[in-house]
Amino acid sequence: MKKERILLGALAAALIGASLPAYASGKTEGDSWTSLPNEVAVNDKGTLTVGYVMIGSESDWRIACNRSIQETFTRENGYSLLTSDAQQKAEKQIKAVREFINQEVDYILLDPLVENGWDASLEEAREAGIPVIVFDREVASKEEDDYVAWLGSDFYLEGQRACAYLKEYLERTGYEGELNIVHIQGTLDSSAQIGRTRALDDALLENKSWTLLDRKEGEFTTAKGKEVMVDMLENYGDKIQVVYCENDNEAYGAISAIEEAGLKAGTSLKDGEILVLSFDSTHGGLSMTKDGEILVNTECAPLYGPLLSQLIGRIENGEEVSHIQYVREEQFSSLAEPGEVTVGEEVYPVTLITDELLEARSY
Ligand code: GZL
Repeated sequence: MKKERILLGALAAALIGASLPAYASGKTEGDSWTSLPNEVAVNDKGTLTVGYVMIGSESDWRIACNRSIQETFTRENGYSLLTSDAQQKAEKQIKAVREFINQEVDYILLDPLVENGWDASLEEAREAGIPVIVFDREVASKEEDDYVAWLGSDFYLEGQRACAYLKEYLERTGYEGELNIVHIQGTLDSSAQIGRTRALDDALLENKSWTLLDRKEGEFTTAKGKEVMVDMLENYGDKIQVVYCENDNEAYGAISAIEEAGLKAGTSLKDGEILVLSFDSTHGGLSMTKDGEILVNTECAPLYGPLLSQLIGRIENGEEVSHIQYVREEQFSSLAEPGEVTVGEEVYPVTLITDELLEARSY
């Protein structure tokens, strides 16, 4: 998709007070909601050096996110991008923050593998006068001055929407019996895992006929997702009715294991098909959703590059930026109904995934 380019100055005027109606879901005052733009803010005031503390390349989602940043922070757009790949190791991320401080970068972009352990290195960056923008996942302390801004997904809301869809599906298909669920978690202590797991735990408490047979970490990867699902199928076989995967790559692995066990992932519980719920809505995940192998796919937006460049533009211009900014996300299914789900007081649409829609998506 062509990325439009706008100069930082013009952008600042456009973005001040870009207020959007906030979703409810209990967000605190001052949080704002936005959609991820594709306009890149070009820096025309001398090259800015940006240090990107990457998690790795564990999933399709991560590859799309990394690419978005690499395509945004180019020399042509007025940036010099330094990246460090932590290969899913938290200690390598902390080391990278310190290396970028020593290199005296102008900005640090941090996607934290896990929420804890960031206080010291963030304080060192602050003392060095280097603004840190945290995005996607969260760091545990939301101290106002630990970092200049956080933008990312509401992972708990993503999980609530997925569980609300499952509940709606059961009601509409008239299913009232016991429901046996297995859960493949993402990287433990990552905010994506924390939020999506918390939503399932709430749903298990609320729906007394839902039973959690097993829960294991799938590390957000296809290989681990398959390994875990093979183990679960050996222990529970066709007792399993629902698989709650915390991202598409785990779903790919789980569905491969289901098929190799002679079972079927689908959308018809009453016909003995296993319902797979997934997150990310990457191209591969939506393709399997369109084919009915994934019942519902709850989007997690990865294309942060342009919005991060816009945030830097506002900071460079001395503008205020929201300290906490959530990105709006969609939900997809191959079923026409349910066409919406309710979480709290809010109604969220469910989009019917089609060939045209899949073709039009940029990742
Ligand atoms: C969520 C992101 C997660 C994705 C996974 O924002 O951090 O990490 O859901 C990715 O695909 O590996």
